[in-house]
Amino acid sequence: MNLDSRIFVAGHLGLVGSAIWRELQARGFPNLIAQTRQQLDLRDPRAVTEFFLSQRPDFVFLAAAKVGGIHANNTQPAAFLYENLQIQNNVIHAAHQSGVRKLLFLGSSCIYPKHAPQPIKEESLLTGPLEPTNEWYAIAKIAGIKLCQAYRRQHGCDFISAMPTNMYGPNDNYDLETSHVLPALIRKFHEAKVSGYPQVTCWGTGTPLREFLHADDLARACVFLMQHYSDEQIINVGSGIDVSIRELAGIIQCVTGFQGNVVWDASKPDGTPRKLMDSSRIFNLGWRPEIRLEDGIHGVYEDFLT
Ligand code: GFB
Repeated sequence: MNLDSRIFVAGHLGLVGSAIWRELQARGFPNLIAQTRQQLDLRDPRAVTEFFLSQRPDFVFLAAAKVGGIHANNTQPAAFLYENLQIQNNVIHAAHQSGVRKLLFLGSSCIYPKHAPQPIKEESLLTGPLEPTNEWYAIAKIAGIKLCQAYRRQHGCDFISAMPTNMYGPNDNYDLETSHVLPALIRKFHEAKVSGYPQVTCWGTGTPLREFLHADDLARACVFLMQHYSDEQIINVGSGIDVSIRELAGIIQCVTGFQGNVVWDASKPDGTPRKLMDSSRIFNLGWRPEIRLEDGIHGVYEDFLT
């Protein structure tokens, strides 16, 4: 990528896309291209093809996806499978048709088998059954990885795939029905504190382990990979550290200043017991996360308050 490059960030208003957008702006790339959902429905193949043929981006960050937490994934399997297949099929195919020089597809750590050896290496892909609560989303993401690899093999396209761990940061979703755990707990603890509720209810047992990465760290990784990585093999992007959901709740309780009790609703699913990724491949290439979880949560809480 250089300063003349035309760079399309698909999903630039979302958690990950907005972080990539900020990172590219901070680095002074002047020709950034964005489309809101109203301007371009990425599920519409004709509209996507027309957009690519008229705009002719050189580089594409494919951060647009239907995403959600454990409950949304578990209760909307058709939407998570179908809409993600539509978006990624349309964008990847149109990128090939219009001669995009390089595309980065964003997957997810949930593509790995539920009981993959920890920390999870890239080679674990397709070695065992998936976690049932998110297998629909995972199957779509696996199809996206394979589509990038297929266009690479058949057409010589420089399409790469990165697997981020559980993300958090500005522009997250705080809807308790559809959000991920970190924004959900920020909202629950904050609202309990300001309303004087005696307790907060968290889902599951609190024992699952999750690896969290700030979206600004992922954005730096995405730009780094766009500049330095051109391999068919997928590449993990994580912090290398995981915490239990109970520990996470403790940190968020502390940051928000909630004084009451925390109760665990074991009727809600736990999901994967652990999904710590082995990110040594990207670490060895020279990228490292910079934002500690506690610091990141402080920042996100300030963001939430404003
Ligand atoms: O973040 P989360 O929704 O998704 O949940 P996953 C992580 C853990 O936090 C689960 C627990 O064990 C939840 O039961 N949890 C506790 C809560 N309280 C809450 C709460 O109030 N809200 C939520 N949402 N969780 C998703 C996948 O899995 O992660 C996606 O479904 C994707 O496909 C994404 O991969 C990164 O980490 O379990």
